[in-house]
Amino acid sequence: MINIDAHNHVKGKSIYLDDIQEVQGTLYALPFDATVAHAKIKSIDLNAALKSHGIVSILTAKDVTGLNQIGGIIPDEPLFAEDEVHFRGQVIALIVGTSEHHCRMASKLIKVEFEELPVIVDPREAQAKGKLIMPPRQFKLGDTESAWAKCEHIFEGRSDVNGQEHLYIETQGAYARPKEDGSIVISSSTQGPTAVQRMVAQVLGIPMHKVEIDTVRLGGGFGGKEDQATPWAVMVALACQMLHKPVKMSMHRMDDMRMTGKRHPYSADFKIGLDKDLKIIAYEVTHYQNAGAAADLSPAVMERTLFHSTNAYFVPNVIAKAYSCKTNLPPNTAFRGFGGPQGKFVIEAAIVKAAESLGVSPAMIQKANLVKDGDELSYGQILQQVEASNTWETCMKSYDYESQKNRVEAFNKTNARFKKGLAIQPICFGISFTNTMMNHARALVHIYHDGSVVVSTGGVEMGQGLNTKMLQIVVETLGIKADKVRLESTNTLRVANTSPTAASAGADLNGKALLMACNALLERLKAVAQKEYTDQIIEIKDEMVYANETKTEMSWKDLILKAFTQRVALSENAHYATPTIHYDKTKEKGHPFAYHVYGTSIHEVTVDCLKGTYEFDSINIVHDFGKSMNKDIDNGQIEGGLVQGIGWMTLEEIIYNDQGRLVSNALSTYKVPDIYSVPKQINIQHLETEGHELAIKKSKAVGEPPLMYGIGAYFAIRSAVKAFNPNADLAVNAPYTPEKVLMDLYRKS
Ligand code: MTE
Ligand code: LUZ
Ligand code: MOS
Repeated sequence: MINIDAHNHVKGKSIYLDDIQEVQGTLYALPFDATVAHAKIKSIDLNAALKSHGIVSILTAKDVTGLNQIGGIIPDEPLFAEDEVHFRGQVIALIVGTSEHHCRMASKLIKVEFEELPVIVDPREAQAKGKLIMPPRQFKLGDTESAWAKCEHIFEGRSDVNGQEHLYIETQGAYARPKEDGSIVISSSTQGPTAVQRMVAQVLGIPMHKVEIDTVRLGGGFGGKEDQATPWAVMVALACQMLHKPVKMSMHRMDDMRMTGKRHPYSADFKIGLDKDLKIIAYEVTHYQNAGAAADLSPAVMERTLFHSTNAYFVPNVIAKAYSCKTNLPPNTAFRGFGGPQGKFVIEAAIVKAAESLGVSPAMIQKANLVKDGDELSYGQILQQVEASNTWETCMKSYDYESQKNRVEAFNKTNARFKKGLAIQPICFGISFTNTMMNHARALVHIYHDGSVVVSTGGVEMGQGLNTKMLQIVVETLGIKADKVRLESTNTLRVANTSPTAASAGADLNGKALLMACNALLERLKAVAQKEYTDQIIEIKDEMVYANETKTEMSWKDLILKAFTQRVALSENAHYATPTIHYDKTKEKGHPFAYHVYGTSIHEVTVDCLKGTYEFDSINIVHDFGKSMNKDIDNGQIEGGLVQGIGWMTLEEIIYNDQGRLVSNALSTYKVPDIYSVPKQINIQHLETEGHELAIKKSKAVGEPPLMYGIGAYFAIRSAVKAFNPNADLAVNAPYTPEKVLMDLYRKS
């Protein structure tokens, strides 16, 4: 099935937040933010701004009718700053006027007096000063202390990895309209309608049943709208409550980049020990997560960093420790991979350091340590149905890695200016929210008596093709055609208490609930048909009823009308909760993931050693999809995730200065991959596996894992740099921008 949004996207007919028909009297809102990263607010003078043309009102913390608090995991984040600001971009006031332009003019007239305080932007400095979001956590397996004695080789090092701007094409936004009795409906570009509903209710001081959140689709979320779509929706809701008027916000790109958090930068210390056969015997790592000025999702992100600290490798003795460090930056947040990529980067760095010191290829160490069935990870989960070596071996064979390697070596012998680099990147990513209680979902299906069907789930379409997969489930289960089914917007009145569409689990969780709802309806409909065709086995195919495998006269439409006249319920609401998962935080042990996704990629890059620029010649992937429900959509997720991961590892460089000002604040100063920088060739081979019972129709989750293939791009460049400058002692810090590559090419040993 082709993506059901494809035609409307191409024609420009798809509705995003800013395309919603505005109702008469709609006002526009603009957040006014702090221009210093840490300060006491001595005074706020709104007088001149309030008199400015077209301004209706300016809201501050004083106007909050409920709680001025939007922290989700930890209540440490005010909606509007009160006495202090903790990062540049923190919102102090909301300007509401008859146009966005008027609001922007007025924003120049607001005067805030600050008394500046010391600014911390570095996570290690924050940790040293005791500024932590929460106590550190530690995962432990075996006994590293005694294991070091058994190691033939031990290497230590440090590795830093930077953050990443989400750059969803649709910026953050929300649109609130008043209903009766102080109720409000809010269209929100959010991955988590229930999170928005909960915070609107809390800040406005009204029950959740007075707050309706509606989400049609997002122009990309990538985690950036898991938690951070909330403040903007709450702000327009508050203005709507106060003014009894519709209020809308659709953010300017530079405001969005400045005010919202990003992927977390991390700094880490590692120590790795190997035996003479290159088996990793022990690994210790300490992660310093740069959380920014409030918790947001950082505790959960940090947890996933720990879960993925040994990537696709079995290490019998592990200590993985992490600090969530409080700095004066916008609170960092979910981003595709959710801390997992940062955890994996460090063990890859450790392996490469070891390989370079020992004069072996990193691939030898990687391959020797891939996880197998029955291996226990540091958090106690015992792996089953492991496909790590399978994807690795298939990748080597299918793409003939041996001759690729020989070709690259020959190229490097005969070329002085250009050097090629190769790297292999295995991945292993756990599927489920690490917070067990979040792993459930609901779906609602109505069959109208004309035979048409409408479906609502708690899942949000953000370009990942979720709705198409949901439609496939309905069509396949009920035996009807796609044009009979409509996927409705995600709405908190139809599907309540949802988890955000995140953790790559959107299709699994919502799909399983939807499958349950469809199966329940199917059973009832079969019972109706069975009255007609007694004792025969009923099936519905191509909108016709079959009895004992023979086509009958009864169509889907006839059957539905018959069921309706017999007073059979044609609606179903189902709830699914992932079985088998559990986790004990007091022991840091359990079985948090329903299953793991595996894959291996081979990266070939050519570096121009005069300029430091690089081009990816090819990226060859063998990925474990299980039994893919939709190969086009899944391949699209691999390509998109891969390129996004390459961007994170190579071109994209977030720069805050030491005063916490975002220097890379627009697309002119923040470089993302474009058509010229994507790999010349991306090959994706589907590994045919059994899939997993807990994956929807055995089609494994695909949203986040491919981002981690991007890590291989970094190490391919490094291997090319090493071919040019073999003796230099290079750091392992990402991103590897052309400037940094150039410096490494000429770095003295
Ligand atoms: N693909 C597109 N086109 N746009 C997105 O915003 N988000 C990614 C991934 N793929 C995203 C995407 C992230 S961060 C997640 S968690 C998953 O999609 C969420 O969707 P799923 O759970 O349905 O896979
Ligand atoms: N969000 C979350 C996530 O709340 N918990 C998770 O484990 C997670 N994992 C990936 C992406 N978002
Ligand atoms: Mo994705 S980071 O789970 O939204």
